[in-house]
Amino acid sequence: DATASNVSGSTDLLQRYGCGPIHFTGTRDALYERHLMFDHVVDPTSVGPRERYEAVARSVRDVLSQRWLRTEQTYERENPKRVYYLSLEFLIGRSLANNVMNLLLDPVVARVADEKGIDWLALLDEEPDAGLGNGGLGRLAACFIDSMATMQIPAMGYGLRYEYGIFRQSLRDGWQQEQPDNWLRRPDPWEVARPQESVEIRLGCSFEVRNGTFAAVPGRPSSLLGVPYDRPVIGYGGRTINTLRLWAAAAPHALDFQAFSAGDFVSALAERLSAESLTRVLYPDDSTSMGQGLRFVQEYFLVACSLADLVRRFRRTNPVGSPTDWRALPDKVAVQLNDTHPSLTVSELMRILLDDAGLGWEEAWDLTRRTLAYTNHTLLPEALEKWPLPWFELLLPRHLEIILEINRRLLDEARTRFPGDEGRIERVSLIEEGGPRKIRMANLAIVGSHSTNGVAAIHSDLLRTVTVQDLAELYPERFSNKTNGVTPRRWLRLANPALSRCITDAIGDGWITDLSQLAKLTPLADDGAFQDAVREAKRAMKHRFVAWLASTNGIAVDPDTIFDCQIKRIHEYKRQLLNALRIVVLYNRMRQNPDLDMVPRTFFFAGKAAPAYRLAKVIIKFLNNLAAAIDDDPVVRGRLRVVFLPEYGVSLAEKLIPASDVSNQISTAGYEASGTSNMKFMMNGALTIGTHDGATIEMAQAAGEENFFLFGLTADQVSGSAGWYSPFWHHHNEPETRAALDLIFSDHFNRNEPGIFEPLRDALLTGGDRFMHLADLTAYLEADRRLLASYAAPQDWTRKVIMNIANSGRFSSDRTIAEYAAEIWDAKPCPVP
Ligand code: B1N
Repeated sequence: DATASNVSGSTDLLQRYGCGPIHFTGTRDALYERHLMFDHVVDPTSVGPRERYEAVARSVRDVLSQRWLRTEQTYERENPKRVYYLSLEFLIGRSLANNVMNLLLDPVVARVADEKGIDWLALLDEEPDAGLGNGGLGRLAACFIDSMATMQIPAMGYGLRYEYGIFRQSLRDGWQQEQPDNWLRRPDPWEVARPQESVEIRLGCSFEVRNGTFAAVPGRPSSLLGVPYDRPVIGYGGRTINTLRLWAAAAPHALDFQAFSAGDFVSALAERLSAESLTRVLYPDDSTSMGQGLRFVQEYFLVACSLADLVRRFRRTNPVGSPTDWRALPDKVAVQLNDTHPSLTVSELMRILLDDAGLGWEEAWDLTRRTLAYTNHTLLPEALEKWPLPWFELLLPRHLEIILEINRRLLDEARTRFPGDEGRIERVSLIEEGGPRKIRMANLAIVGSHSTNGVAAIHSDLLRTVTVQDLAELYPERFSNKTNGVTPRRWLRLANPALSRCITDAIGDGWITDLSQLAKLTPLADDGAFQDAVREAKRAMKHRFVAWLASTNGIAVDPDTIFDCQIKRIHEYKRQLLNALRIVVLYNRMRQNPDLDMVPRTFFFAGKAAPAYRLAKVIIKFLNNLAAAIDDDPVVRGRLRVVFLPEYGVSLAEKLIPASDVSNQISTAGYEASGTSNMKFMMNGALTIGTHDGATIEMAQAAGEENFFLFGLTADQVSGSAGWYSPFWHHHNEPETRAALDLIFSDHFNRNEPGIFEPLRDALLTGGDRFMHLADLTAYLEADRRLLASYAAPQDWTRKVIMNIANSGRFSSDRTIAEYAAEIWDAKPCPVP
């Protein structure tokens, strides 16, 4: 094809590298040609787009390799305090365009792609998303390591190298179907395996794969190998290149020679298989804990590998020959626990300090607490991890001893401080009694660290004053807030070239690494020329999205409609159903009054449902049936449109958010810890219609409430509602609410599928509805009316858009990381010369 023959003219390539002396021309693109031919040993005229992607990615890696090595050498020489971010999830998405941007290579790449006839956007689509996370928690970890590298903080991310990331989603008859995400099927050009740095992990039992499940074999201690795979994390400008280290599980012996010589070749290999299955797949639960045994082992595996690795590195900084100065540990190491998932770190570090280093309890405990810090990400009771005590007996008997001793001392202290308050003793205990005994992992993380933080102001307050009130009264100085943020490199500079250019033309490009500079846009909020430029940027991104959607999904949407989005995991507390009710009310209004004047709108939904979350899957089906019913109705067609986009992930968000006009953040107040897509929408010039929840509250304060569409109950009203909330009251007394519900329950949206939406009746009406959908519907419609009025006045709307962009600086993850570094880690930049 034309593109392939353009790649370089293969005779020239053969002459240069094949049929004569190999010499580099010295041009930067020579790297690419070399990879193209030698990595797969193919004729460059016959390579496909995937090979071209790999060759480009490897060339970019070549460019960064020396800088990556130099970063680690600098850290070894300077011996700064290092930050380790432990997370079961890193939702990094694609790397190529991001890495090119951070290395400031865009102009070079643009020129080379042009010369060689490479379709750059098509090439980028060859890279699979690294979907090693479920949603906000995993994406936050990815934004944090980006910010730490940009801010030159000596940091490392530790996670698991899942062979299968978050499942791929397709739709069949409107129902979600899951497919395995085999993202590593082809070689990943970004990862570097480092088998020589493997670590061995000891467990109190063995494992077998039996009938497709992982079964423990008690009483037979075993061990596992953790093999690190490193990925570069490039700071903006390419000065610092940190590492994301992901562990893969392997059997400790390449082959069990005992078994082999005894002739049992097959079971020797089977052992290898069962070891490797530990890091096979990411658990697809967001904001829930399914309490699976394999997950527990995954958590321990991450903790044990990462601690062995960082302790080895810490000990290397000690002068050779002299004994390790363990007292320096908290001066050289800060470990941040991303939720309770890695909270076995508390007992593992105690085990290392007691048993391997030989320290006494008091000193080990002091060092452990001063080294560790914990971030809480949810108050949902169903998400708080509690592991059965027998699992510790089986797998981690030494940990159980240590945890029981921590608990004995904790309860002694609590009894001394609050004599006679046995209720409190029971609540602070690391062990949940009454029923099968369980270890409360959040309590372990709080007690075993010096810092506990929430991820938005309201969330941190509720955590401290409600969820773990008793522990917060024991250790008030440990609690703080660190409002989340997102990286402006990926989410503005890369995702939204049109708006980026428009901003840079107005205020220069300093905002890329200092997002507070967006405040310089405030004086331009009413500037006609700047308003035009902002509107034109949004229009350009809408057209780009529409073209992409048509060519990939075959869906045609009208770019001249309002793009109104709710894109996030499907969960009752996030209330996609509330949004659906709003749309049904609008639909009813139009059916009742066909001449009703309303700005045409396209409502986008996207998000995955946990495969075992039945109601979430019914919600997806309902949204798709609602979309179909509206498409089929000539009265509303062209004015209302609902689109459910499958396969929501980082790459889809990067395309849709810059094209959006309206962001829906409508969780029941008190339930969404922070939210982070809310921030991405804000900096991309979408206006928010949302509830008083999570970081959305702080966004409205920053932008000014007059530039926001806030509505609904406050968290106080929600928590005090147990006595008064009655969904039936709303059904009886609000005609539009009743009409919407009755239409849904009349099987209007499922004429040929009777009864399938019965679960919605329970969720919204008869089940009491702890998420209080109906309580907020009227206020939502009222906020929506205000929103439409503003949209109809373009200068008013664009002024609000600019005020949102200008005040989004606080929601950069650089600001968040600066707070962690100063207030939790005491970590400083360590520039690489
Ligand atoms: O963490 C994000 C927040 O912005 C969101 O509001 C919050 O919902 C999210 C168990 C979780 N909390 N808890 C989880 C994920 C996976 C899992 O297995 C819980 N995710 C959040 C970042 O702070």
